[in-house]
Amino acid sequence: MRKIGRVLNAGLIAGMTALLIFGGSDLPRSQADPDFVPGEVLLKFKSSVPLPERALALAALRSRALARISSLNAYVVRIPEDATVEEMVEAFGRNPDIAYVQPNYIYRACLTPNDKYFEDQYALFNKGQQVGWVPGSPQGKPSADIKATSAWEETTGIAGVVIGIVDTGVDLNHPDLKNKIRSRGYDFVNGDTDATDDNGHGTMVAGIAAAETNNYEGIAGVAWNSKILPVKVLDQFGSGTTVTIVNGILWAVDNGAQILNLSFGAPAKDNAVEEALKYAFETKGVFIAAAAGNDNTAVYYPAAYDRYVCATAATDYNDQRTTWSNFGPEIDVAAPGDKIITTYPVALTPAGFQPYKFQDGTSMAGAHVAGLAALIRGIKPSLSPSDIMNIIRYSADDVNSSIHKGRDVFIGYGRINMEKALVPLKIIK
Ligand SMILES: [Ca+2]
Ligand SMILES: [Ca+2]
Ligand SMILES: [Ca+2]
Ligand SMILES: [Ca+2]
Repeated sequence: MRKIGRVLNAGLIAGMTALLIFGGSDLPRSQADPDFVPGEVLLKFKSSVPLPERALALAALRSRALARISSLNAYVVRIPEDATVEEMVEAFGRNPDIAYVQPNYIYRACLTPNDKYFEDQYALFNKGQQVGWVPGSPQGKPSADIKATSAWEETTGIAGVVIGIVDTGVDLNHPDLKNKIRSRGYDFVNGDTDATDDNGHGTMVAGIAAAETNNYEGIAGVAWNSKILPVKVLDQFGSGTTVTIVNGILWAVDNGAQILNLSFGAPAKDNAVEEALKYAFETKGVFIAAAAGNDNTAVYYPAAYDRYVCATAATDYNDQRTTWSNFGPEIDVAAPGDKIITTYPVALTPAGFQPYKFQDGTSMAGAHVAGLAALIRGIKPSLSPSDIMNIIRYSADDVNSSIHKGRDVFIGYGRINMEKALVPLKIIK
């Protein structure tokens, strides 16, 4: 442990004896991410203190002025390398000539996008707003969200990361998606090169993960800048076969998808699908998010393929697991999946309505995870899919710790936290 006393013994000024009282006490070093600039404090002398005495007071604590904020008569002060900001704030604070001393705090802007319905996206930023437009809709619990606004300060993603939406297709001309579509994709249901959505499900999932953001339109996506690769493997009723799904997965990863979103499931194992996922994960290095299922039963496949897939359960606007979210040891994390506003196909929207919709489901939960994975991938392209999975797991908030401490079968490691997942990646280059 470092002792401030040794630091202070360098002082030669009689007037500084008050500071020596502090000598000898051990203080913890600052831990974790700093909330202030390390190696600096900000301090202000009383106006009666002459300039030479100010210099001596700084020198006595082996510190020096880096800059002066003249209208405040305050100084930015470099402190000794072997002392912490906390130690030096306390030490300077004992000098009666100093009006105040404090850390040079770090303020982190929160990036709030201008999208029309962002206010309705409790999943991204929950301030206790009403969830849903129907009169009597419930209000959320503040902070029961995935910390999107603070995370976006770190990154909003890059266009080079492509999310494969292997689903019912995507509305390629949707006002909040059309600029995000990498190509018209492929339609394995109808055997054509136009993955237009005739169901709605894929469009809803795509918007959550990567709707165009900060465009004054619709919603914000988790990954503002990532691209969407639409792959239609489910028909207009939301059903697909082993063959359409396997073809879709293989086509997506062979055509640039680095993240896959699989928001479909069935109770039975499927060798062919598992093999396609193995190819995506091991050969192509693709991160795969999947929905656990909405039947309050065992985790469906493909989410249950533990080795390859990040199985996602659904929480609500109070950070509670939804009653219908599937559960089991395969669950990795949870994300909001209850009353999620998202994009909906224009062609399926009744006249007079906007092409957006509130939707429930672990599909909606999984899409948040896919978006987060795309952001992680954008910052650190070299990470393997299992690295990304571990980052998402270990940064999650254990929001049910009062009843199920630690990882559990309902929400896995917890509700994802974008800020906790992304901030360390930016610091560790
Ligand atoms: Ca088609
Ligand atoms: Ca938007
Ligand atoms: Ca798992
Ligand atoms: Ca837990």
